[in-house]
Amino acid sequence: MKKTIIVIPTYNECENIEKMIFALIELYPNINILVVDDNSPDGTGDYVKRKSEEDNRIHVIQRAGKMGLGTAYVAGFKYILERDYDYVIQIDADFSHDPKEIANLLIAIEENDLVIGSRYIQGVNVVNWPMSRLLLSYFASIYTRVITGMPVKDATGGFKCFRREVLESINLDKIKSNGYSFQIEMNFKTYKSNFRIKEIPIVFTDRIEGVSKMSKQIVREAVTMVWKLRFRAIFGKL
Ligand SMILES: Nc1nc2c(ncn2[C@@H]2O[C@H](COP(=O)(O)OP(=O)(O)OP(=O)(O)O)[C@@H](O)[C@H]2O)c(=O)[nH]1
Ligand SMILES: [Mg+2]
Repeated sequence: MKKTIIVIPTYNECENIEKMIFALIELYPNINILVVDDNSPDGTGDYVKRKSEEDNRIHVIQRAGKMGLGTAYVAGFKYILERDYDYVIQIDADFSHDPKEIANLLIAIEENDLVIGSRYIQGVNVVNWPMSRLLLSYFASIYTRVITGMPVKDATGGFKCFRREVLESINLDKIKSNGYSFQIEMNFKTYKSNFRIKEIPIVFTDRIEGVSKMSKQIVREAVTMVWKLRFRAIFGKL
């Protein structure tokens, strides 16, 4: 059994994190969980800290303040690479990603190095998102594909499974992105290193509990980052 860990970045997810941890432990009792919390004012981090003292499958990194999803994942990956995990799963805390679909990521990773849970490989599999968000996300992937040449239908999706070798091959200190472009940057570096990338269909459902951390700044960052990645690749500075 390959040693697997699920990483969940959290900021103010107290309504979701208890249910998410419970669902994951029920579905995958042999898998570990790492929550990276940015000192959420709603007590998300403290709750997970208590859980981690009761159950050694649960780990938590409590950061001083809100520093963005990208750096949260980088902190999580560094923690994981100091330990002997083989597979690393990314999932959001707000049930937009269905924990049951982790089983499909784990089947597909057997033959691949990065498996992406994709909303856009069989039509559009997004539920309850306002049209504006859907169009923004859908065209963000087309924009990324056209500019970078990376053949990924869902370039900004956050539901993935990496083999540790991929994360070991990426200089995590050079990761510049923080929002959606973090997902694009990790995919692009994996693609440029000729690792095997596979997209499998998932259904993404808009969050029910809690508040979105989406912002205009996150979109702006992604728009410029895509060009930076393209030119860094051209000049061998990725
Ligand atoms: N640690 C940490 N986690 C974050 C930060 N921003 C977002 N997250 C978490 O990253 C995951 C994705 O963020 P969301 O706000 O759901 O982003 P989104 O899915 O694009 O937006 P919604 O569709 O509105 O939910 C969630 O689990 C958030 O709690 C941050 O600054 N720090
Ligand atoms: Mg969300």
